[in-house]
Amino acid sequence: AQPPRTVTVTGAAGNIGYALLFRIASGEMLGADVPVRLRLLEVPAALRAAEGTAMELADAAFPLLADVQVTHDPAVAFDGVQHALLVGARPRSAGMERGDLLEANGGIFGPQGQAINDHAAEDVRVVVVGNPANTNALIAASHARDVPADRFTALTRLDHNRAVSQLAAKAGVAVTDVDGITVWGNHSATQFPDLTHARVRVGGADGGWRPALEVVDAGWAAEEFIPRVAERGAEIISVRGASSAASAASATIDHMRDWFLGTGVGTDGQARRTSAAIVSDGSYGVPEGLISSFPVVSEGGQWRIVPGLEPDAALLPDAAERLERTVAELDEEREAVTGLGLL
Ligand code: NAX
Repeated sequence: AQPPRTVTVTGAAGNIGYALLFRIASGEMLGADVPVRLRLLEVPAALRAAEGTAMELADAAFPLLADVQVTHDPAVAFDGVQHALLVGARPRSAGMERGDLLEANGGIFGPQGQAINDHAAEDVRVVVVGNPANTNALIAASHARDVPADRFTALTRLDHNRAVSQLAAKAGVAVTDVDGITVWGNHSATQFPDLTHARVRVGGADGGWRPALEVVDAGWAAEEFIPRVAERGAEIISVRGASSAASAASATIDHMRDWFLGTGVGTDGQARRTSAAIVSDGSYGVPEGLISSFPVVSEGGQWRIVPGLEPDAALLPDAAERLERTVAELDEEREAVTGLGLL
């Protein structure tokens, strides 16, 4: 048997945590042959609830679950961590200014980044889910000077999965018959889910791939698809009466599984692409060092930005502006947290 891998989940007593932990323990994230050791980090007020979740994890008798530990101490939670899922964050409360929100989250993600720096395993991989996710990831990375910056990522896979699902529904095909979508930029309302290089397979497994914007029209993409995906979180809250939890957990599993095990090849034998917010190397005009969502593949345990997929202005007239706008927002957030002394 393989040695257990250490997985830390912060905000473990929250909604996403509850949906995430059982799937990790069942082997869906790291593989059906990899035992896991879970570390649950919570604030003191939620420790008892996290203990309750740990009891349920025990009651599920997962064959792959080697150990569960609940703590409020980041030094304990991140000791030897190989997969850090940073879900717990400070939500925006009524009347809270953006600066206050960034500062409150800086107070969480700075120390957690430092604890990862001091205690994590050498192969640590970090995904930040808690909002504002991209900038929280930037703060954590900046406090982990000894950890390569490319080990810090933020989740835009939920946006990506939402986009896949919306396009498939509109085109009347299965989600497996859609590929090539990119979510660009920030996990926020400015995000740009881009269909200009997407494809749809019409006619099922024997059918042929066609450009998505030949199957659905560009007007739908601009006026319905993009806002629907970008505002899906709010739509879920209004219908469900609570924010996305199981879908967010599922996307987090997808992100970490693909990062660790690779994105592999699609049904057409080509490398399967997805979207993830990773540190920019300057590609696509995104300032170096920002944690921005890109078209990516994962190979050999590393994310790689796929080149040559500039949003196509011939298909969507304001494509370039949409990319610039979401990246400008990330740049402003970086300036704001720099100004607050959080980096
Ligand atoms: P909940 O409020 O249910 O749970 C958050 C948990 O985090 C709470 O139990 C809280 O005690 C804990 N927490 C707070 N500060 C902590 C700290 N310093 N250390 C450890 N734990 C801490 O929120 P939930 O619905 O689970 O959402 C969690 C986060 O995910 C939020 O920030 C939310 O905005 C964000 N989301 C991000 C998404 C993405 O795609 N990137 C989508 C879903 C979600 O909106």
